[in-house]
Amino acid sequence: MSRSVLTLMDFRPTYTAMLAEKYDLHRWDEVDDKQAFLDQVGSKITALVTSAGVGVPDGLLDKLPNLEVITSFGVGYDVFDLDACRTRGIRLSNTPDVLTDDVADTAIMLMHATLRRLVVGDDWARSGQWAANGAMPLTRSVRGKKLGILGLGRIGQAIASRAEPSGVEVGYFGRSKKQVDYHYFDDLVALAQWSDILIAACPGGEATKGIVNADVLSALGPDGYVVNIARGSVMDEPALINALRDKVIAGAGLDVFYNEPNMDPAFAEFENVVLYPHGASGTVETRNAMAQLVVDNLDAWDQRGELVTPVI
Ligand code: 8YV
Repeated sequence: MSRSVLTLMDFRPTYTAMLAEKYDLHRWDEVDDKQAFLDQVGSKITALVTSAGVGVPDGLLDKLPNLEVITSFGVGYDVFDLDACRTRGIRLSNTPDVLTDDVADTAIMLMHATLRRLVVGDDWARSGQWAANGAMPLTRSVRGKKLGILGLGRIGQAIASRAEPSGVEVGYFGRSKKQVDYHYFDDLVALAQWSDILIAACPGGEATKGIVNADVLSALGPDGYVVNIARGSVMDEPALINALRDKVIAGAGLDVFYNEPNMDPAFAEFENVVLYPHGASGTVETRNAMAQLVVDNLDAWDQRGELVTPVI
């Protein structure tokens, strides 16, 4: 008999269909009476598919007493209660590596778009301001700037290697010094002080909550820019909004927000901010690769009791 799997969403139609062929697949998003479903099917479910954005709804684990594994679509696992999983003996997998390039590209894209004011320029051309008022205001060059990276993990390193050819000097802050040639700072305020551009690329979660705070932003200074492709939780958003309003920093490029998708509307007021709706991994190629890795993890668990990319 095939394994009973519950998916919380249709993570990629072709891949969801693949799972439906192999497994006794249940779609949470298609269940109307969730309580009745859990009463009837909950104890049969041994595998759960979810994403880094969706996580696991409160109380669901209690209703899946035979759950063995959670395979998550996404690299970040800050939404999961790892202690609760460990206590219940539940394993968790994520989708690292396959999204590194697109996420790093997005960080670089936001850095350039923010300093070169891409959105303002686009509007300048479209709206007829160019014809009416002449050239758009001058922007800032990336070349020659100091780039501070918060978190030099796989994504942080991919950002650094892409940024260097643009003529920036790279520094970083993280839990430990790495075997790299970039400048290491053991203090985030010191890194911000040194940097012209600060890119947050660290994991979310308690350890990094609000780490980019008012002190960090004021150390970055009135010619400094911040880019966040990490997690909204990493940013002290009220402090960032104040810093943008009071010109404590020069601008920001943001892919992630504290309350997604209900982003703080204050961000939309700022001309010197480039917004992206948590889409760093959102290409067809990368989302397919992430979906394939979800399927591979599930198959590896089903066939060998192993995970390809385990978190725990
Ligand atoms: C995705 C992400 O947007 O991988 C992550 O941790 O935040 C993103 O790649 C998300 O997982 C898809 O829901």
